[in-house]
Amino acid sequence: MDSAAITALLTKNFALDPQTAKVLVVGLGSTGISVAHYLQGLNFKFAIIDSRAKPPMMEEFFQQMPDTPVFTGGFDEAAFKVATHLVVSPGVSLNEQSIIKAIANGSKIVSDIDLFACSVDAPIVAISGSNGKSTVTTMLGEMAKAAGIEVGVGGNLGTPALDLLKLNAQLYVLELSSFQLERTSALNAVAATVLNISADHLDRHVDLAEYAREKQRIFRGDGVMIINVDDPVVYAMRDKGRKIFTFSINKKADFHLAFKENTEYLMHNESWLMPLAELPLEGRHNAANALAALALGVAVGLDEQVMCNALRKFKGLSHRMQRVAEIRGVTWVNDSKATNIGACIAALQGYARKVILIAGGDAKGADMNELAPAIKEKAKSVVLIGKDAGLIKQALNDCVPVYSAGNMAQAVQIAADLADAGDSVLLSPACASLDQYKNYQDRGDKFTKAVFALVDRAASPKAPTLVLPSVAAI
Ligand code: UMA
Ligand code: ADP
Repeated sequence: MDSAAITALLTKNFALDPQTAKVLVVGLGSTGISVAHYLQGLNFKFAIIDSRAKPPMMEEFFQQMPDTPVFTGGFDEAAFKVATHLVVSPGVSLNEQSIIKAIANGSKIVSDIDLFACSVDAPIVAISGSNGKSTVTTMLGEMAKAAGIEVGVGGNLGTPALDLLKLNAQLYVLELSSFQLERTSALNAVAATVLNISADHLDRHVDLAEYAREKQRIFRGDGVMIINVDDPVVYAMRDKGRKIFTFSINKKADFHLAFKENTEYLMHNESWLMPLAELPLEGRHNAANALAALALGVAVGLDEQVMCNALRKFKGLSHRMQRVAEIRGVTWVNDSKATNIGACIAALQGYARKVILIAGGDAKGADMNELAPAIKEKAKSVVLIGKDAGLIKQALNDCVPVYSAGNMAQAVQIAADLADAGDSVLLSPACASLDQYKNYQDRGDKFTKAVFALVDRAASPKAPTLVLPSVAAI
């Protein structure tokens, strides 16, 4: 789309006119910087504000845009007062006092996703849910690439949506978080899904119902709805007047699983698409992810066999059910991206034999009692780390042996002492990592490093033997 068409649309939808608007970009992170470049390209007047004294990308930004007014170290009321529009980054809550006041004074909220939606003619596929977003977004991106389509893949996955505009793609696949969706009103995705709903981000959302309502905003417009029949909260989101594709790993749906001669297949209605065993990913939840990606792909006209070939080559993303080592018959699995209860439960349910689970971190307001039944069924012992270890221990109520560890190296050593040949040790924390680590990648990397250190120690003649603590007090 050319600049005139984009600004006409922004003016129509948000009264966002380069001649009159004064935009305040809230947040100097990757989203804020992408918004600044976008606004500059359309000749808008804007400033940036960040509550942190020294946002990590500040130096880089000053070099790129030395003339842009930047306010840091708090939310300066004066900057909010003059703003006609606020583009608020997803990491900043709309319940900030300065934002509430600005809205009351007539400032309009526009998200980077709104700006993006007003700037492309190409179809947008939108993917949300509590778990599986990144996996399904990447799967669909790979399917589109395999079909020879120029595709832009990003959003919450990592590359801010507005940074994808330079690709001038034929199709955009966006992963969207509840934070992005709660402030977006102009998106009309050609196909969209909420993969599942389980407790997450309850430190930012009032309750699960509000969190689910924000996710449901992904279905605004008239595109195809991809609905998970197995999740009652998602199922309730379907709009009967719309085109719907359903998927399920438990029962018959438009996209489902079925057996033929003892082989389980991914199905589209009556078509046997491919044997599930050819999908090179651990965990039954990944069958659901593959079905969702196939449904989204069919909605945008991708060839089914091309999509299946892409699935056969899909090796999965790091830190999600990633087998990192097998040492003396013990399999070590890094699922550090399990930052909520739903992901940890899905990981546990994928195992036939009981595992040794390493969990804990920042529970983000979730009720850890919901985790207890799955742990009781699938874990032979649990090693806890992080700030909310006590909440998990309390929820488990001694139903399995629980050990505490001060850091990942210790947790891995305790797990190694507990494990027998044939066991799996699973890092699937059910919590965010930020209380102890830079991010979930850092946590997963520390886990992998500690596991590899076990091999080194075993090779050394002076290898220390760690004495297993009895049930530790947390
Ligand atoms: N922050 C402040 N003050 C500010 C602005 C930000 O303290 O004034 C803090 C936020 O609380 C947050 C951090 O800075 O801790 C980054 O916030 P941001 O909004 O600037 O983040 P971006 O760098 O723009 O990255 C965001 C998404 N981050 C969040 O939603 C927190 C990234 O998702 C996303 O990849 C990126 O936009 C591009 O779309 C990350 C994420 O953790 C991966 N998402 C959450 C999740 O997946 O669970 C929702
Ligand atoms: P998201 O982007 O929504 O966080 P990811 O694909 O990055 O999703 O996976 C995050 C975590 O959720 C990982 O621990 C992964 O094993 C788990 N997971 C992936 N897909 C699902 C699913 N459909 N249901 C439950 N858990 C899932």
